[in-house]
Amino acid sequence: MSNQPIEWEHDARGLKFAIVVARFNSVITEKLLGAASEALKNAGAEDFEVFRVPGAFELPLAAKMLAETRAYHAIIALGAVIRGETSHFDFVAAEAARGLQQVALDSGLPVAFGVLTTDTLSQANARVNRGHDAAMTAIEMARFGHSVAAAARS
Ligand code: INI
Repeated sequence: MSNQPIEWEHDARGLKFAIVVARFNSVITEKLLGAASEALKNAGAEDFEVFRVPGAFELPLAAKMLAETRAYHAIIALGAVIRGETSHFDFVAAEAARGLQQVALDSGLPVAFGVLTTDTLSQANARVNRGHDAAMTAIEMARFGHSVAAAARS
């Protein structure tokens, strides 16, 4: 952990996370994973486990399976969809976004959207810090869930 004070909404102590990462465009997704892992460690996360799937299209089903375990406080989904010559990009990007939001809403578990959608590899490379942002979002939404539960009890 760094010596920086942690804001309460980004304090991950006592929280468990699952990171699901697509292997497609792994030159990018492994960097997203590095940034997300670093952010969780710096925030003091108790634990996180990493799972891999073939591509971004598979992220929603994997997130659903992980959500159903109820073993995690939040899920972080990481992928890189890079526009090629075909329309495949649009289907993969749209289904990843729609599916991950559906898992979050259906399960009530935060699912952070760390999927880059870019025209080129170099644009994706410039945005790999999105992995950090997705981890911070997952922490904040896990904390939000705790706050709601505490408010409901009081
Ligand atoms: N998967 C990605 O994660 N990124 C892409 O850019 C991509 N493109 O462009 O094709 C991609 N395709 C594979 C897809 O996610 C599935 O794994 C595949 O269609 C099998 O279901």
